[in-house]
Amino acid sequence: MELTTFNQLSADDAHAALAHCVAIPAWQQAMVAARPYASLDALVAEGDRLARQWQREDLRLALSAHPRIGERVSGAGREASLSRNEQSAMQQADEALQQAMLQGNRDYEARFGRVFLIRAKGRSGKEMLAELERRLGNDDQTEQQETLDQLREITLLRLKESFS
Ligand code: 2AL
Repeated sequence: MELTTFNQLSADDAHAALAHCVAIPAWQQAMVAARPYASLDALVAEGDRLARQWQREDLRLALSAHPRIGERVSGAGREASLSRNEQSAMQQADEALQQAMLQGNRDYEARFGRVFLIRAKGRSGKEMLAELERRLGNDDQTEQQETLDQLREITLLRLKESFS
């Protein structure tokens, strides 16, 4: 999509154009309301600024749209295809790594009560597992902040890609 097109869309269409970035309606709405953007940098800066205000409830909303790392993502929708692409490194993971990730996900969910979230793009399966194991040692507050930071990274990557 071109930025000038996005600036001129109806509010509903502009909202729909950002829906795949993150499942947080308030963020989508605020991004639409801040149009027109003078540049892509300005758009990304606003996305980043708004994402830094997210809290626990935003995380809960957003996680519904993120499959577990290593889980086969089915579905033809745009989010499913984005997740498949972001997590493509896991397709090269051997059986031992896949099993370790499965167990790590279980341990993480038992410890923190939600799905382990990490910006997968640019990371190997091994790196994601190492991060999972490190983060299992976090206290609740630290882990919530790390997860929100990861969610912001995923969202901004998706946002940038929407406009390239
Ligand atoms: C994901 C996902 O779908 N894309 C990404 O970068 N991370 N999921 C996850 N549980 O971390």
